[in-house]
Amino acid sequence: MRVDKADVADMLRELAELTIVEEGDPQSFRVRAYESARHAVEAYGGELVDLSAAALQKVPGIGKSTAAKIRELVEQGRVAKLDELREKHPPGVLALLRLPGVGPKAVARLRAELGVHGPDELRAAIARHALRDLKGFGPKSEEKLARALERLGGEGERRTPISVALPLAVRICARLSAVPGVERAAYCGSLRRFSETVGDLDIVAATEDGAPVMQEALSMPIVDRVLSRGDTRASFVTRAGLQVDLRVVAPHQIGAAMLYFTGSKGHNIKLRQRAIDRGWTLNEYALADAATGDVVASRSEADIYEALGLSFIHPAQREDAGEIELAEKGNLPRVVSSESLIGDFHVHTSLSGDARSSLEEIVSAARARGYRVLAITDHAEGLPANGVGADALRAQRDQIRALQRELGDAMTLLWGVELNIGPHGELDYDAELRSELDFGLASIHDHFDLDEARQTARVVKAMEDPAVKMIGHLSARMIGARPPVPLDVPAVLAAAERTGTALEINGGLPRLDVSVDVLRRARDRGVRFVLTSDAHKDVELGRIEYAALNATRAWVDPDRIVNTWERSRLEAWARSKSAP
Ligand code: DGT
Ligand code: CA
Ligand code: CA
Ligand code: ZN
Repeated sequence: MRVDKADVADMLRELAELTIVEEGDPQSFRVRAYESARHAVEAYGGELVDLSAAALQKVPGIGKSTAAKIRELVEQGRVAKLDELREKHPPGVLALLRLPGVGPKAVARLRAELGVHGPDELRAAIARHALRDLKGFGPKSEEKLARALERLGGEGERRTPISVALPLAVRICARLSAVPGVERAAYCGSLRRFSETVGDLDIVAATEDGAPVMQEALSMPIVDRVLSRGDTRASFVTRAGLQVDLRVVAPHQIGAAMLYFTGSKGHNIKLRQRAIDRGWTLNEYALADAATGDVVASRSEADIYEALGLSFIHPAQREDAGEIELAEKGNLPRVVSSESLIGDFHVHTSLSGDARSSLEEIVSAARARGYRVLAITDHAEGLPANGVGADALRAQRDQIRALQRELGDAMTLLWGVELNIGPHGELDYDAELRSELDFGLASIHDHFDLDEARQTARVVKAMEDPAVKMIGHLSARMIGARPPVPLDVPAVLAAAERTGTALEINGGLPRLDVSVDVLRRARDRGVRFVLTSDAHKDVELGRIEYAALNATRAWVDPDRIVNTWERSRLEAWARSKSAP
C-alpha cells in the first residue's frame, strides 16, 4: 500500500475526531495537536511522506508523536493508536457526534445509559421516547434529533454530500492517472453533473492494460471493503461509506464510456434513441453502425454529439430537461465560464475568527486569478467568536486603502463586510458605519428555527437596507447536515427585484446556496446574481468555479451574473444599489 499526503491528512482527521470522543473534549491538547498537524500537512508544498521523523518534526505544526504516527502509517500502512481508537469507538459513534447539537459528552451518555452506539439505535431510542428523561436531553432535543436523523436517511438510502464526494473523487482520479499506461482517469455519474448529493462514484480509466490500475485502486488506503472485482470493472466501499464503481476501457473508447457513465439516465435514453433513428447503436464502448458494427465515433464525447447532430452539451446540463432539443437547434443555455469572472464579492481574511489567510495573502491570490475587483467581507461584530468590532473594521479600511495605493489600477479593493441578519432583520453596527462601507452583504447565521413568515420578513427587511447589496447564502443550509430555512421564495425574489438586491450563488461545497432549485425558479425574473467563493483561506478562492457550475446547471444566463460584467459597470453596481 502506497500512502500519500491526503491519506496522512485523513489519518489525522480521524485521530482528532476519535480523540474528541475518547477524551470528551473537542478542545483538548491532543485534539488541537492533531488538528494543527493536519492543517500543516494540507498546507505543505510537496510530498511529505518521504520525510524522516526528524524532518517531519521541523515542519511547523507537527510534533514528535505526530511525526512518529506519520512514519508508522507510511511504513506499515496502519497506525496502532488509530486501530485502538477505532476498536473502542465504532463508526456509528462518529455519526452521532456529527449530529447537530450532539457533543462528546452527550455521545458518552447515550452510550453508557441507553446503549446507543449509532444513528439506527438512536432512532429506535427516540421512537420509545427514551431521551425525554435523559440528562442533557428532553422532548425538544428528541424532536430536533428525529428531524436530523430523517435527513440522514436509513441504511442503504444514504446519499453523500458533494463536499465529501468531490474531493474524494479528485484524489482517486489523481492516483489512478499516475499509474503507468493510464491516459486518463475521470469521475462521471451524478458528481460530474454536479449534483448536490451522490449515490455513488462512477470512475472511468482509459488504458490498454487494466491490471495495474485495478491493483492500484483496490490497494488505496481509503478502501474499506471490496464488493467485486474483475478485469475491467470493480466496486468498493471507502472508509467514508461511499461506494465507487470503477470501469476500465481502452483509450479510444473513453469518450463513449464517459458519455454513458455521466448520464443522466434520461439523457442517455434520448441519445440512444437518436442513434437508433440513424441506424446506429450507442453504448459505453462506441457509437457504431447497427448493421456492420463499424465505429462512427468513440474517442471523445464531442465527436459523438457531433455525429448525432447535436452541439456539445455541458455535463451539468445533461438532466433531460429539454437540453437535447435545444442542442439540436444550436440553442443551448450558455455556459458560465470561470474565465469570464473578474471579481469576487465574499471573501474573509484572518480578521474573521474562522478564516486563515491574511489580507495580503488573499489579495495576492486574487491577483493571481486575474481579478480586477475584490470585496473584502469579514464577519460583522454580531457573529459570536468570529465577528469584527467597529474599531477593528475601521482599522481594516486603512489597511485596505494603503494596499490599494500599492495596487494602483491593477485591481479595485472594496472595503466590505458580511452583516448578520437578526431575527427581525436587524443588522450589525450603526447605520452610519454601514453607509461608509464600499460594499455590504447580509446573511443568516442563526435563528434557523423561525417559521416561514418570519424568515421571509427578516430577509426582506435586510434587503431594504441601503448598505445591503447582496444576500449571502440565502437559505443557510448545509447540504446533508442542516436543512434550508423555510422561505416564501416568490416573495423573496420580488423583494430582491424591488430593492435592487442581488442574490449570492455561494460556491462553498457544503452550502451551494442559493440552490439550483431556487435559481431555476428565478429564471424568469429580473433578479441579479453574484458568484462568490466565500473563501476562508486563499486557496478557497477557486470555489467560485463551483458557483459557476451551479449557475450553468440552472441555465442562468451569464448576463444576469454581475461578476461577468465589464469592470466599470461592476464597480458602480457594488458601490450603489441604484446603479444600472
Ligand atoms: P447517483 O449515483 O444515484 O447519484 O446517480 P447517477 O446518475 O450517478 O447514477 P448511477 O451511478 O446509477 O449510474 C451512472 C450512470 O450510468 C447514469 O447516470 C447513467 C448510466 N446508467 C446507469 N444505468 C443506466 C441504464 O439503465 N440505462 C442507461 N442508458 N444508462 C444508465
Ligand atoms: Ca453514481
Ligand atoms: Ca454507479
Ligand atoms: Zn462568509
